[in-house]
Amino acid sequence: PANDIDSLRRPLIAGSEKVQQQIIPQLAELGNEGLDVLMEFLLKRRENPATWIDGKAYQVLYNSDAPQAKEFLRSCFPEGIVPLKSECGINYNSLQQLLAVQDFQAADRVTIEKMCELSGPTAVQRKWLYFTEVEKTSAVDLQTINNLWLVHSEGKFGFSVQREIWLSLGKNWENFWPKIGWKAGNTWTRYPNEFTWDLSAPRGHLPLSNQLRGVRVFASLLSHPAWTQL
Ligand code: UYC
Repeated sequence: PANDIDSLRRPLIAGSEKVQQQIIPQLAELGNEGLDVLMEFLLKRRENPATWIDGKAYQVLYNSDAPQAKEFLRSCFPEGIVPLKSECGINYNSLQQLLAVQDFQAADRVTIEKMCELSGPTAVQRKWLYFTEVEKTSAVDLQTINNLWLVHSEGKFGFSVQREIWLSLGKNWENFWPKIGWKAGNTWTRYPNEFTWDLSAPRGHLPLSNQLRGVRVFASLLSHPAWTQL
């Protein structure tokens, strides 16, 4: 395995994202020595904002039973790979943990709850948002939620991904819904079982935003200043 390790270590550090994406699961198969390389990799990249490649490496360590991996994460990344910045005193730990184990369905529910928490106790009780509340939502907190989704989904999921697709379609909702797998023909995708709760979903499929009360809340979210301040 020493040979395998050496031939993977270099391209992991210097390779393209595509190469890195292929190497991370190979290292995960190589036991403790593979984990050591992933730890070294994450430490080297620590000064830079986390990308989905960091997310992949983090997930291998997070989902490993090896004591050295647990100890490393406890001392170097105690709150996870994405910094959990909040202006509103909200804790995004549970969201990071669900995303790190790729439980996208539970993470989606927690996202809806956190969005309500961000708007205050009346929204928490109501369990859904007014567009006027979304407009006032903290950009820092929205960016944190979005980064969590991006980093833990190979860059596939998140509000900013949805926004990019929506803009590329000239904000045309009828073209947007089928593109992100929320509608097929005239039929809405049914919650929860018809949605795709893994990375085989189309780009922008998650997180969900219920359209039962109209499109205005989602339009506010995708137009939020958080996405142009990035
Ligand atoms: N649901 O169909 N949705 C719910 C979506 C619609 C409906 C929750 C998304 C269309 C009802 C989430 C789509 C529609 C409930 C989503 C979708 C509809 C419900 C749980 C594709 C009927 C029960 C969180 C656009 C034609 C709750 C929550 C209620 C729930 C998401 C029906 C996350 C993305 C127009 C009856 N749907 N939803 O908000 O309020 O309750 O009665 O979007």
